[in-house]
Amino acid sequence: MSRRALVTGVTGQDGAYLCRLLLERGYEVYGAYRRSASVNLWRMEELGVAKAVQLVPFDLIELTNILRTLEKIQPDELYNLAAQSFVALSFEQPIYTADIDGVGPLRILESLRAVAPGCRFYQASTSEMFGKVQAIPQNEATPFYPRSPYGVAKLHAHWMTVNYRESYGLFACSGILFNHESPLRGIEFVTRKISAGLARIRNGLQEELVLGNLEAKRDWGFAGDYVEAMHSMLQQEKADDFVIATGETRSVQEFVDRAAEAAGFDLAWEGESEARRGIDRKSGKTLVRVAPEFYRPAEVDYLIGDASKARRVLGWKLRVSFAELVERMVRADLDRLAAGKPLL
Ligand code: NAP
Ligand code: F7E
Repeated sequence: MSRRALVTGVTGQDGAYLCRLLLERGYEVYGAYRRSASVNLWRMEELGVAKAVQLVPFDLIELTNILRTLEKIQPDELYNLAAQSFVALSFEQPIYTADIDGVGPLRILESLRAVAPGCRFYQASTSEMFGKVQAIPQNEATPFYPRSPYGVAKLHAHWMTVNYRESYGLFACSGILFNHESPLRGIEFVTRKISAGLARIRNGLQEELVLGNLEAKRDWGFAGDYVEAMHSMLQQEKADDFVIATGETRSVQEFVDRAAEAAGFDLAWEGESEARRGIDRKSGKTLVRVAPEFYRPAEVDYLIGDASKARRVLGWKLRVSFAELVERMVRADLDRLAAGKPLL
C-alpha cells in the first residue's frame, strides 16, 4: 500500500516541488491549502501535478480544523511548509506572523500527539533564526539570534519541534533551510523580483527595477534540491535537525549582475547607498535604483550555511549551481512573457 503524505502550504514554491517528488516516489499526496475566493494552483499546474494532489482545506490558525484533518487522513508523513513566509511583512504584521509561524506548528504538534502520534513530522525552519550570525559558517550547533518577527516565530516552532520529539517521542524533524529559489518563487522575494523585473524591462513593460539593501548576502540554492532533503530527513531511523545550504554566499547586487547578464544587459554600477544605480552600458539607461522603502528595520547581513551533516547523514547533494539557478529563473520569466503569460 502506498504511503500517505500531507503537505501544508501546498500552493507555495516548496509545496509544488515537494508534491512532485512525493508523487514520483509513489506516495498518496494530500495538499493542505488555505481557503480563499480563488485558490492559486499555478505552481502545481506548471509542474503538472495539480490533478494528482488531493486538496484539503486547512488553516494553521484553526486547531479544530487541523485535528479533524489529521484524524481523517491519518498521514504517515506530514510536511509543514505553510507559513507567512515574507520577512519584510512580518515587521508590519508581527502578531499575525507569531500566530501562524510560531503557534501554528504547535497546533499541528498537539494534534499529532492527540490523533496521529505515529506520523512523521517535518517543520520548515529557516536560516533567519541565525539572524545576526554568531559564527561563520552556520551549522546545527550555531547559537540563534533572530532579527525579525518572522525569525523569532520560526524559532519558537523550531524549539517546539525539538521539545515534542524529546518529551513525547514524536518523530519530529526541523529542517533549517537557507534561502532556496526557483522560477516558482513568490514575486515579492528579491530573486524573483529581479528576474521578473529584468524580463519586463527587456520586453518594454517596465522602466526600472527598484530594490532595497544591495549589500545583504545570502546563501541561495535551488528549491528542487532542497525538497529532496526534507523527504530524506523523514526516512532516517532517528529524528534529527539538519542545516541545508550551498556553502556559498553572494550579495543581492551580485544576483542582479548575474540576472542582468542572463537577460542580455551589461550593468555598470555608480553612486553609493541610496544614490546607487545600475546602468546598462549598451543603452546608457538606468535599470536599477535603490529606495529606502525596501529597507528593513533590522537586517540579516550575512548568511552562509554548512550542510556537512546533511551530506554525511542524509547523503544530500546539491545539483543546481548558483549560475544555473539565476539563468533558469530569468529564462523562465522571459519565456512566460514570450508566451503571453502574466508573471505571477
Ligand atoms: P511560500 O511560497 O510563501 O508558501 C507558503 C505557503 O503557506 C502558501 O501555500 C500559503 O498559502 C501557505 N499559508 C500561509 N498562511 C497560511 C495559513 N494561515 N494556513 C495555511 N496555509 C498558509 O513559501 P516557500 O518558499 O514555499 O517556503 C515553504 C516553507 O519553508 C515556509 O514555511 C517558509 O517559511 C519556509 N522556508 C522557506 C525558505 C525559502 O528560502 N524558500 C527557507 C527556509 C524556510 P497561500 O497560497 O494561500 O498564501
Ligand atoms: O530578501 C534584500 C533583503 O525577501 C533577501 C524567505 O524565503 O529566505 C527568505 O527570506 C535579501 C534581504 O528573502 C529587496 O533586505 C534588497 O536582505 O528575498 P528576501 P529573505 O528575507 O532572506 C528565508 C531563509 C526564509 O525563511 C524566508 O521565508 O534581499 N532586498 N532589496 C530585498 N528583498 C526584497 N524582498 N525586496 C527588495 O526589493
